[in-house]
Formats: sequence, structure tokens, C-alpha cells
Amino acid sequence: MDLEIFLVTTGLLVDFHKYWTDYKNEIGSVIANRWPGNNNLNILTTARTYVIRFELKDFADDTAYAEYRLFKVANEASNYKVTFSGYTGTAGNAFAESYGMEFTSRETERDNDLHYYHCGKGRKGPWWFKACGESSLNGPYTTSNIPDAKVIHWATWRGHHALKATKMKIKPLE
Ligand SMILES: [Ca+2]
Repeated sequence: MDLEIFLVTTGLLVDFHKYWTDYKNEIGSVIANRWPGNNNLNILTTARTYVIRFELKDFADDTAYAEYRLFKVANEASNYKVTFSGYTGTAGNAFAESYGMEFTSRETERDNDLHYYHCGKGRKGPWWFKACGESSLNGPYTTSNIPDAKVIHWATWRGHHALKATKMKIKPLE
């Protein structure tokens, strides 16, 4: 089975700096700039065992990836806590910081990260932040390689420099 595309950020079609209920449900289209909904991710990853792969492209069109097994998103009562295991890839293990973290979105009452700061608000895009962590793929899209922790980034690969395109893909393990 081909990998199912989970999130694509390759342009400015969708503003991902949205609220808890937006992320709970689907954002964007199936074709591009999409978040499938945290409830859907919980249902999918509870029913079967999934692999997740992050595919990244910088503004020189270089690419890298990071892959994890046993990707699971907990239910809303657990604030969509994310767990996974292992790491393989070429982009570095930036997502390790997010292990066991709950989802944080922009509202004050949805600050579920471990920083005194509100990472979802400060980084302008919801994510499984820790304090705040080395990855952020729902941040503001930019058209050049600017260095800024608020942009879409994967710190173990290109530091806090903006990425041109990202994809998150999942597929059942078996
Ligand atoms: Ca916080």
C-alpha cells in the first residue's frame, strides 16, 4: 500500500495557524495543504499500527526524511498525545522532542506544552511541542530560506531555517 499523505505544506493555500476545533477536524483539501483531523488520526492509529514519514525539502531543493514506527495519536481527552518508536532517515531525529507530548494550538487554554511560554501561539502553528522542540511543520509558510523559529522547520536538518515543502505520510505497518 502506498503511503497516505497526511499533511502537505507546499504553498500558501491554507493558513495553518488555526484553533483546536479546526485541527480536531479536517483542514484543507485532499490534494494539498491538508490536515486530516486529530480525531481521524486517533481513530486510524488506534485501529492499526502505522509508520509515519516526514519528507522535507529546503529552498535549494535538497530533500531529507525521517521515519518512525508505531505512530499513535491519543484521543481528545488526552489532548491528542503523540507516541512513536525508532528513527530512521536523513533529516535527523527532531521529532524525538515531541514524544509523549500533547497537541498545543493557539488558544490560551490549549497550551499543553512544557514551556512556560505558549509554543502554539509563539510559533504561530499548532504542533506537538515540548519546550518548544526541534520541529514545527504547521508554522507560517515563507517563500525564502529565512532563519526564524516561527517558520516551518526541522532543526536537526536545517536548524531554524524555513523549509520549502513538507509532507507527512502514514501507512499501516502490516
Ligand atoms: Ca507552555
